[in-house]
Amino acid sequence: MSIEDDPPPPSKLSRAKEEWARARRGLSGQPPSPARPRLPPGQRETADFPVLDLGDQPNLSVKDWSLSVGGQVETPIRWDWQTFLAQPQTEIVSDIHCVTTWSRYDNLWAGVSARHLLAMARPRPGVKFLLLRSFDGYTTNLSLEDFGDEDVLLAHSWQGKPLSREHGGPVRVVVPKLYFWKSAKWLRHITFSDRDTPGYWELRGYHDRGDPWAEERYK
Ligand SMILES: Nc1nc2c(c(=O)[nH]1)N[C@H]1C(S)=C(S)[C@@H](COP(=O)(O)O)O[C@H]1N2
Ligand SMILES: [Mo]
Repeated sequence: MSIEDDPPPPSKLSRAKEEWARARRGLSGQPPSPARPRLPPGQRETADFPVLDLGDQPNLSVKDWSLSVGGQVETPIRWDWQTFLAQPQTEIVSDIHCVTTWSRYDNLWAGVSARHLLAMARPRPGVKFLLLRSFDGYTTNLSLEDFGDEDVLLAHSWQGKPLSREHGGPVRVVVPKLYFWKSAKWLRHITFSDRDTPGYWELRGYHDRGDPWAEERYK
């Protein structure tokens, strides 16, 4: 047996790399825990669930509600309430960070994952953005990458109960990693596109992306 068959004793670098592998360093979405504090800069935690919107809260029964998905997709979608509930259901616990500086921890949401919707609609090559459109006329834009995050949900329930009208029932979007204005209530339509279209607040001085940890509040 030749000595070359044995691996060399670990160098400082290879020990470091083993450590990085154990910590899964570099894997998207899972930074080592101290890298990202739970409370983003400038936020304070609250136990309340404030209501913020344009002031017109649509009164939709589930019979009136449907979601359409169009633009640059292979398979346009229209889901009425029954069809929406027949999709695979996901539960997610996530934190809310509102640009007005309140954060609310540990919200249990239930609904259909954005990833499932993407798998069904299949955005065409070149699509990089989408616009959410709501029953009150509200709009907000997202990158395809942010919408496709594993924790993004089209939610119909909060804390185990149907989502109330004031919080966006029957169905709202929840994008936990961005400020809450990106989480459209009373969701009506999603348009996929190769171009970015600013929404209601983005046209009024809010940041295009809205990452709370980077304090992307305003332009
Ligand atoms: N359809 C619709 N969605 C909306 C809004 C709105 O006015 N209309 N306001 C946004 C803003 S600015 C915030 S902070 C959150 C507030 O959600 P909440 O009322 O459930 O706390 O909803 C977002 N989604
Ligand atoms: Mo907001």
